[in-house]
Amino acid sequence: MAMLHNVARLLQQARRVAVLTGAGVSQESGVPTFRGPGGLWRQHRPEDLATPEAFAKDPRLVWEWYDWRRGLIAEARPNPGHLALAALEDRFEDFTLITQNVDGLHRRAGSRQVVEIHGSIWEVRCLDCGDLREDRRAPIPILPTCSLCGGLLRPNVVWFGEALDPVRLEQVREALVRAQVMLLAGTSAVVQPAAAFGLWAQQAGAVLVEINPVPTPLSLRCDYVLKGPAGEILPALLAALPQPGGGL
Ligand code: BV8
Ligand code: ZN
Repeated sequence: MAMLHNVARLLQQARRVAVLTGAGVSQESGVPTFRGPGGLWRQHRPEDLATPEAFAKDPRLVWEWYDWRRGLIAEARPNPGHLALAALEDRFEDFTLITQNVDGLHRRAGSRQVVEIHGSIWEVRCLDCGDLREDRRAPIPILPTCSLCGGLLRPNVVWFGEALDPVRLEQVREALVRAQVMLLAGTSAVVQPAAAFGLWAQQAGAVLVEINPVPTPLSLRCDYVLKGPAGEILPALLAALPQPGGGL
């Protein structure tokens, strides 16, 4: 695919790279995407469950949804797409992986410089005392309570209508304005503000590359569109780069 080699050549010349991933990069690990087939749970849409209102109204239902996802993710393993991104991290002077995913698979694949803008499904926060900790119980007792004060715990993720962490947003902004190449992998480019990150980077001078089996609202704005699964395209991009420390 000539397009892929053009992108590989771009990466070869780049020193500063940013990547935004979405649920599509975890799809090949068996974690259902939000808006694709298998994303629905008991006929509920994520937009209806991942909100403070839904949790206030029926915390048990929302926790059952998260417990179901935590169970799936606990069984999932990083796929070649995650592993390629982890390997790419060491090939650039400056590489920032921004993810909308809360599954933690990038870190399990070995990525270190990861900005989890929507939080982590493996962290819980107490509504009363604010205690924040990792909790990997699968299944998790429903309703889970705080071991310090007995208050109700919530998943430490960003729900619809909630603001993203300003510290992480600043990390994102710094990465986007510096990037010479930005990859958008496995995202439907629907959820804001993440869906705007690619355009921010492009306006600041980055070449924008989309990796997705299907077109998205951003496809026409991208400089390159690599049509296909991230689990194949990312390893192919990695393989097309000169070997690290290799000969001439
Ligand atoms: C905020 C954490 C303001 C929880 C998530 C207009 C109208 C209505 C609402 C809004 C609006 N504009 C903005 C909003 C608000 C809202 C929003 O964007 N709504 C959308 C639905 C329109 N945004 C927010 O509320 C955000 N906050 O704006 O705050 C504010 C400011 C100050 C003070 C107070 C408030 C917060 C958004 C965060 C929501 N939380 N997740 C959880 O996970 O449980 S979002 C959720 O969607 C996930 O994080 C997910 O990652 C994310 C985006 O989805 P994608 O990752 O793109 O996944 P999707 O399934 O959609 O697509 C998968 C893609 O992969 C597809 O394109 C598919 O083709 C592709 N694919 C499939 N297989 C593969 C593949 N690609 C590659 N390889 C494959 N093998
Ligand atoms: Zn507490």
